[in-house]
Amino acid sequence: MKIKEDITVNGMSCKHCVKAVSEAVKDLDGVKKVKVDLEDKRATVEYDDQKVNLETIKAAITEAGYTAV
Ligand SMILES: [Cu+2]
Repeated sequence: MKIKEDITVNGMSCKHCVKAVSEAVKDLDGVKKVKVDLEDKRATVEYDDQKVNLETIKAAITEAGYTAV
């Protein structure tokens, strides 16, 4: 099933951070779409829950150096 989820991401300060988060999430198998908003500290992710889950997505954000809430 396709899921759309908003994840709060702390620690982003510029457009490079936005890019880093976007790419970390986009690289995951099963992620369809990711939109990162710097002002709102939010990543909106569309993914297939058969292939990837929220924990994995959050872990990828953490690995990129940011805090996923
Ligand atoms: Cu930055």
